[in-house]
Amino acid sequence: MAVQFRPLSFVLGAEVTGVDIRKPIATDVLGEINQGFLQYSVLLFRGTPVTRAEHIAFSRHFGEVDNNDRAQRIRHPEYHEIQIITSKIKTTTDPNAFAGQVWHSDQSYSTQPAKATLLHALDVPPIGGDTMFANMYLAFEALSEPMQKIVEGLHAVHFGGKARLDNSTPERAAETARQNLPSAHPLVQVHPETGRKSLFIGGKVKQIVGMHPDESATLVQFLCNHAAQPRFLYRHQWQKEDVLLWDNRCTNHIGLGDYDRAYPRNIDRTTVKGLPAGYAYSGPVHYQGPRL
Ligand SMILES: O=C(O)CCC(=O)C(=O)O
Repeated sequence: MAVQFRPLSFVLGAEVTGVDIRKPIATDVLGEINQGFLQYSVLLFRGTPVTRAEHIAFSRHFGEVDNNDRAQRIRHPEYHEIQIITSKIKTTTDPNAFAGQVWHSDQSYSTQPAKATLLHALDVPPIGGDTMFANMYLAFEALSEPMQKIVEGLHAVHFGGKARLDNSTPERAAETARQNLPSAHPLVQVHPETGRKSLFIGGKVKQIVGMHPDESATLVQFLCNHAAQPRFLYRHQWQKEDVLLWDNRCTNHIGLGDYDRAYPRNIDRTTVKGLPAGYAYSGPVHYQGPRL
């Protein structure tokens, strides 16, 4: 049976049928999946109960899989390539309750932002806990030409990597923060495979290199609001055993915490490494808030 793609929304995402990702995949079939990945940016393999080993093996088709050495607190004890996304440790009064609840592209705060992310839903609440995606190509293309010219010349500073910080003592906190400087990236990225331009902005961007704090804040807020308009979005309503693959190089996503904590939400994640990019930012820092 040939691989087929059924679009999930007008702007982003497709459900893939005609392939069993738990089994070895022929090169031509992989080529078709990759074409779909580049075209739709988010691919859904509905109701696919992959084992952790199969999840990791499928992820490897897209590149080198991160073993989470720098996020040891949230990796699976046996399968180091798996990050555990769980509702278990969170309560609604925990300030981290809704971690992931900010528009972002994975590992944008590093100098090797992720290429792709693959989530496998083990337990999902009956209502809520969706994940939303934004098409950042369209977000860039919808800007006026003068605004495109302005943002093309700018670099944004991304703060984050909370899972990498060890806050066990004030000394460790200072040391790991020093080792995990924010990273700066061009606000406009050229996708290495499609050649299309996209906006690289999100809730982890707190300042624009070289701008005054008020200039930065106004521009960042405008761009974040712009990119989160419904016309650029797909909202994924999870079903148990869904496997979702997305391209971080041209999308943003946000996990929604709007579900009853009486129900577990457990999702396994793998992250495919991207190309080295940007630089560790050691210039003046205006942002003093928490790392997200
Ligand atoms: O839990 C979710 O829906 C999204 C998770 C997320 O933001 C991430 O893995 O980067």
